[in-house]
Amino acid sequence: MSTVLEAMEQAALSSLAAATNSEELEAWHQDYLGRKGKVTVFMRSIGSLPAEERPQAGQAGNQLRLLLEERHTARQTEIREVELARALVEETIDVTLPGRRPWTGGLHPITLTLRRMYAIFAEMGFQVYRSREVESDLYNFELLNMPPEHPARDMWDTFYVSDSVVLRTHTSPGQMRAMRDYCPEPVRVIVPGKCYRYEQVTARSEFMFHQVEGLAIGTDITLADLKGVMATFARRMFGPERQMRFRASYFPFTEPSVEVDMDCIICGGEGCRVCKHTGWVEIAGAGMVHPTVLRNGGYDPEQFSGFAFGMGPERIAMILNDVDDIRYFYGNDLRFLRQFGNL
Ligand code: FA5
Repeated sequence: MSTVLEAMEQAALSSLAAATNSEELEAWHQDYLGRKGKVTVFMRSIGSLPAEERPQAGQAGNQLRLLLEERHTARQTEIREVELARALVEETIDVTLPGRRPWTGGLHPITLTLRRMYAIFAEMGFQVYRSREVESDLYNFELLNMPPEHPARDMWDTFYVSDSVVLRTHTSPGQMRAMRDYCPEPVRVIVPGKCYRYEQVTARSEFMFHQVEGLAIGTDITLADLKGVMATFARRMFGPERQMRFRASYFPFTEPSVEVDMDCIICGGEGCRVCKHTGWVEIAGAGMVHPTVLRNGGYDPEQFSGFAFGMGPERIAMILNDVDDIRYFYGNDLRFLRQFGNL
């Protein structure tokens, strides 16, 4: 018996001395002291020995196990020291290398544009009024003078949630909600938010985009007030040298209706795909609130009048930043987005 253990001890100690790194040391531990290790197997075999031999064999086996554990710990300490010393030499850090800048979040260019718009309209006395993105057909169309089957509904290609619920195609339903909230008081609000249209995505049109609706209701409001507000906005947003024009247009909820264009900064008026080769970029639809709409909002059109407009901040951001394709804004390309704000 003792010869078996002596041989095991010698073999174990010499292979322990040969282990030179943590992996080999771990393998050695498994080999002798692990669950299927040689010493463990020996200890398990004691039960099958004649009864009188068992105490002595058990004692000898235990001694060997303790000895090997002790030597293993000592060797482990040695190897760790060697490995640490090597790592300190080989894995030095060059502290003179330039660091990597951590990425912090930043504001999206459309958020930045919207904030500038809020500030300009706030100075003209407009409050921000929030309205829902998922709207009823009633508010998106019907109360805006577009009964079911009205052909003007085709102006807005619509995502339907159900027969009578839509993703709003414009922020104009916010006009109606504001009127019904404020009536019979005068109103001066802007309604910013996302709109959705089931239409072809192009360099100038997205299926999801923002609008900023404006609405002013009072007793003496005229088209001249609308022109003044639009011109002041354009000067503040784009600078005094930029050109703006009004074009006669049609919307079911305004009469008369206009469209507001800015000269195209991208081509300098020469014509490009953003301005559909006209030299002008449409930034808003607008007009005097239709009497039917005033009445639906609770106001007497004999006594009250008002103007409304719906602007496209993406188009405005394109003009301001010389961006020639609207799709960049929602393409999630950080190389594009980091050019704005503090990304
Ligand atoms: C409207 O949506 C009307 N509700 C605007 C209005 C409000 C008129 C109040 C009268 C009174 P229009 O479909 O033209 O109108 O859109 C208004 C603006 O939203 C456009 O001038 C444009 O700047 C922007 N816009 C419209 N469709 C898109 C689109 N697919 N992608 C990006 N911007 C768009």
